[in-house]
Amino acid sequence: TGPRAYAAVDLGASSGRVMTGRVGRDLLELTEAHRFPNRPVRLPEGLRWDVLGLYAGVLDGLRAAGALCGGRLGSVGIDSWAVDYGLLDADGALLGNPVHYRDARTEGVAEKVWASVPADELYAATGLQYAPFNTLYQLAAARGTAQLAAAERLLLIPDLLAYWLTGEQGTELTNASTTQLIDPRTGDWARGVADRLGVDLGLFAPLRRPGDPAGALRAELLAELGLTGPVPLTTVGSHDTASAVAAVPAADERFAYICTGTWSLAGLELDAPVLTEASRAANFTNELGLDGTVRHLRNIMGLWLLQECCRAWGDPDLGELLREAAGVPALRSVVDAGDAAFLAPGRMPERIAAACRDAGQPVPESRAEITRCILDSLALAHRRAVAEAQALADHPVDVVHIVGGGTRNALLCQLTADACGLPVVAGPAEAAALGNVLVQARAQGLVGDRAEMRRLLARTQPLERYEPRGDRAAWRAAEDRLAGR
Ligand code: ADP
Ligand code: LRH
Repeated sequence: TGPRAYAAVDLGASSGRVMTGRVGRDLLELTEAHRFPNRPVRLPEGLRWDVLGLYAGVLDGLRAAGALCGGRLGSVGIDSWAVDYGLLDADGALLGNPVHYRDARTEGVAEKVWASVPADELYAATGLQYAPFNTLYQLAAARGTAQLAAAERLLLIPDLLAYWLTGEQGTELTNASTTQLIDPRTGDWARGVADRLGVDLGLFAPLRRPGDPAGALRAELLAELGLTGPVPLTTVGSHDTASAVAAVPAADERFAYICTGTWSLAGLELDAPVLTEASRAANFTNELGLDGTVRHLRNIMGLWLLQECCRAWGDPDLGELLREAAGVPALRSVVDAGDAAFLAPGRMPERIAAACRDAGQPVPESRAEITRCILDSLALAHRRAVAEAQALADHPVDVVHIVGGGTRNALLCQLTADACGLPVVAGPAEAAALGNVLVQARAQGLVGDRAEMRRLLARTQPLERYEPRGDRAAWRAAEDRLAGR
């Protein structure tokens, strides 16, 4: 068979994109068909996703993807950020706008959940780190609302878009593992937890796994999008981080990864979850990946910190800001980039300055100083996560792979290499879309197992290598300073 074209819909928290991937024996070529901003909207009732705007962007993107390949798409796959969902009524119509995971409704909810199922039991049953936005806590926050009472079906964001495109409903497993309602050892529902917390698992459509068929584009859409049918949808790792880690171009198992975009997700790919008390205390999660793999990782606030500062500053030129930040002395002040205090939007420069002041460090003042503080803090958090993951999982690594939009930030990549004391291989930037495309191609027999996917990535994608430089003692001292040691 000759090369085939696939469309990957990849929705990040900051932008959505539809990419076309051409895959053949020694070919993996990704082209951006369409990119559109993902701007949450603050309504009187709270922070919401503009999911209709996103769906419109997906349709525009599929039209553009079709135009790039003569209207012939081998299949379509969808991935997005995790944990969030839409509710449908008995007629299958959407009930309201999906709530944004940064909405304040989950404040104080965890303590109520833990009164029914203690945090250690929850970890033992689901392997998920504590994050206020895990779907479980969102559902607890929604309890008693008219909307949840009226709901007959809950679809995670990629499954909701797939439903609108095909008319078929399912619950993709890698994303379902971020609900905190899945047992990572069995890949099935954690029924005991759901029962004890009164969560109705009947809300969820049947589980499906990456590679499973997921219907075909509705006939009316084909004409509207200029596509020759039938166009199947293929289930991919619909959690963007599952797709991104599938596209880490690692040569063997001795690697750590950092998926850098709105978040930094730093950790290891393992065969089995780490459910120890030490792993729970360190707030490491166990999310499901392709083929039964587990991502043992920590969520770090990521470039969100910089995105929010840039928003406050009226969106200055990022390249120029990063060039200025490179000239600011290193490690003058650092903040804890793992701290959930930075989760909510708004007033980010002030909040960062306050955190530095409270820790008795110099307060960064200029935009360049604040940017440098963010990048140093991220590199420091990367260092901690990579070191702790190796110890917790007893899985040593020789290299750190960085994928995602942050690979375009050379300063961040170099600082991460310096902080970790390990070589960093940066790229691909669009890892989630590539993982999405590769799973579709694999379902059609064009590529082999995960190792073969990774070899194809390493042969075809431009990668940048950063060797560790400088004095690691300075990073250790900054780490101690932050820990109050
Ligand atoms: P998400 O998928 O979470 O929306 P991305 O993976 O698209 O995020 O990464 C977005 C981030 O990548 C931006 O916030 C920005 O910090 C960084 N980035 C994107 N383009 C560039 C660039 N040209 N130079 C430096 N950083 C960039
Ligand atoms: C990254 C991501 C991450 C989740 C967060 C909610 O886009 O999917 O893996 O923890 O969004």
